[in-house]
Order: sequence, then structure tokens, then C-alpha cells
Amino acid sequence: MDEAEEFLRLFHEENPQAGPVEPRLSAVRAEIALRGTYLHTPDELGFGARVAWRNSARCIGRLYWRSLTVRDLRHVRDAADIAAECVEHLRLATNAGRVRPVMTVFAPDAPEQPGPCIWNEQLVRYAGYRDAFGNVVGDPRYAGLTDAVTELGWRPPTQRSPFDLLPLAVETAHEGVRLFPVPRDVVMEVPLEHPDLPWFTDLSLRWHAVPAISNMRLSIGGVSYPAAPFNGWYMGTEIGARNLADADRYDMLPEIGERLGLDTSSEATLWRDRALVEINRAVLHSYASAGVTITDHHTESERFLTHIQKEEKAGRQCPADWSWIVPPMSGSLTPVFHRYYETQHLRPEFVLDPDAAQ
Ligand code: HEM
Ligand code: NRG
Repeated sequence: MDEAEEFLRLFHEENPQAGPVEPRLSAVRAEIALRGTYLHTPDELGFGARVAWRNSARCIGRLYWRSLTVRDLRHVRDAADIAAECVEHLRLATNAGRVRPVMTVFAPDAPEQPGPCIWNEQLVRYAGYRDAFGNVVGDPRYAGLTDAVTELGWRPPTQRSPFDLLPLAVETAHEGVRLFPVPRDVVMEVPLEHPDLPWFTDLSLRWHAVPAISNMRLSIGGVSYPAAPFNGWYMGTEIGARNLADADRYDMLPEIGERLGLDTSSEATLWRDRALVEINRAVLHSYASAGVTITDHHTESERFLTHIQKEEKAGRQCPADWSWIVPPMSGSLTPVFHRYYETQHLRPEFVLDPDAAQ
């Protein structure tokens, strides 16, 4: 009830057209006394979802927080329906390349009735196949999830590739965990090419268009929505400086350094840094020429500072976590590097539960 009251006061304060908060507070008090929980109105849900984004201290993309489309699917409880609506989410979000920020909210937790949850960290993830020597084909980050879904009966394609789509693992209290393939045709992908290095296509790299996080719980006014996948669009460095570059992910820098003819015999030649720039150029160039929305870390850093200014003008502090906001390459070239941030924790929020699978 304390969290409900805090949230409802915020909602009525920021939405004067919703009228005074007191009648709503008494109604919610009575509902909680009766059922142990309460139902958000569609407006409360939409506001709660947008403010959870606004409060995400790790997110540099928050300038657009008001533009989130919220799909109210709280009545959807069966695994097959959840999987089908996740596929529809991808379709709506992809929008033929003009990516739209979307969130789909499934049934909340209630007393004696936990809501559904999605095991996958994102709706689109690539399998990681571990061999007997510990080498991985694909994305090593998802070797554990790949093992888990294989155990549950998933059959990988006969020709395994580094970019095979994992099925969705949807868990409900009444069905246990069930697997559903994500159809290839709803997953837009971008083959990577470099603006002036023709050999880059020989690497056969690609990435998916839409990052849709699906394992974070949405917490609004004391109510938990364990399945509430959301997406925006990519910032290039997420793909070029982390997913394809990290030594424990696709680890592409050594090969790109070799192909560039760099002297890789000493760290001091900065061959890694040079290879990193080229792979990031390839990511931004390829998405742009495929007509898929993407942003670069310079532009997005500027926008984030604009966002902080707007928030302060509106009388709010904007919590931010320096270690997540500063991009993973060329940090000091971006204005977000050169300052401190408020770090207080605000609700509504997205929460990553400790037992979330990857
Ligand atoms: C994290 C960018 C939209 C919520 C991040 C990160 C980036 C980013 C670069 C850091 C990711 C990392 O280092 O792995 C963007 C951009 C968006 C966008 C460019 C374009 C519109 C959204 C939306 C939501 C959201 C729509 C929710 C409604 C979050 C959250 C995190 C995050 C909760 C932290 C994830 C975690 O803890 O792992 N975002 N974002 N973002 N973003 Fe955004
Ligand atoms: N780094 C992760 C995605 C994390 C969230 N990033 C976003 N979110 N852009 C990756 O897949 O590389 N978003 O909602 O747009």
C-alpha cells in the first residue's frame, strides 16, 4: 500500500486531468484489503511504464521516454499466447526498419497467482554452442541458455551457424516452461559491411535490428509485472564495441586487426583500438544503409544531456549511473564523460531479479 500510495500521488501530480488522488487512494485501499492487490487503470499502467523508463539510471536513450507505446495485455496468461504476442511485439517494434519504442505488459503477479515470465534476456538472441574443448560457436553469453533449451527439447538447425535464433522459453505457473520458435521472418537482421573495406563482408557478421529486453520485471506502485518486454533501438557501440568485440562474446578484434594488416605484436600499437573503430563504422554504416534505426554514441550523449536539462526544468532530478551511461569506446570524446550524476533510486522501475536466466 505504501508503494501504491507513492505511485498514485505521483500519477495524479503529473496528470492533473486525472482529478484528485484521494478517491482513488480509498478505492485502492479497499481493493488491497479485499484481494491483496489492485488493478492499475490503463492510464496508470502507461504512465508507470514510461516513468520506469525515465527512472532507468543505466539508459542513455531516455530523451524519448514519453513516446513509448504501451500494449496492455494484462489478460494474457497462457504461454502460447504470450509467445505469439512477443512475435507481434517484434513486428510492431521493427516497423520495417523505422524502429518504434514499444512495451508489452503481460499479467502481473497476484497473491497465490504469479504472473508469467520469459527466461530469455531478449526476444532475439543467438545460440552459443559449446564444444568439448570449451570453444563456442555463436554467442558465448547464451551458451547456458542454449544448453537449457536443448535440455528442454529444442533442436538446433542441422547446419549450426554463429547466428541461430534461440526459441522463447516462457514459464507460467499452470504450464511450467514451454518453448516457442521465433519465426525468422519477424526478425529483421542487418548483414555488416564496411563503407570502404570490401573484405569486411567476408567476415559474414550480422546483428538483429531490435534490442527487446524480456527478463526484467516492471514494478509499478507495489505491483510486479514479471513479463513486460520492451525495446528501443540500438546505439552502435552496443553491437560494435561489446557484442562483437568483447573477448567473451564474438571476440572479432584479433581477426579484424590481422585483416587490417596492423602490427598485433604489441598492445602499444593500439591495434585493438583501431580495429574497434572500423567495426563500429561498419555497424553504423550497415544499419543506416539498410534503413534500420540506429544511433551513434556522440549524438546520443548530446541528447542525453538535453534530457537531463529538460528533466531539471520540469523540477525533477534525473538519476544516472556513470559507469553505464559513458559509452564503451571513446568515452572522453562524449560530453556524458565529463560530469557527475544524481544516483538516487526512483520508482516505478525495471528490476533484474537475481535468478534471471541468460
Ligand atoms: C540500458 C540505449 C530505449 C530501458 C541501455 C543502454 C543503452 C541504451 C546504450 C546500456 C546497455 C548496455 O550497456 O548493455 C537506449 C536507446 C534507446 C533505449 C538508444 C532508444 C529509444 C529504452 C527503452 C527502455 C529502456 C524503450 C524501457 C522502456 C533501459 C534499461 C536499461 C537500458 C532498463 C538497463 C538494462 C540493464 O540493466 O541491463 N539503453 N535505450 N531503454 N535501457 Fe535503454
Ligand atoms: N546491450 C544490449 C541491449 C541493452 C539495452 N539497449 C537498448 N535498449 N538499446 C544488446 O543487445 O547489445 N533499448 O530498449 O533500446
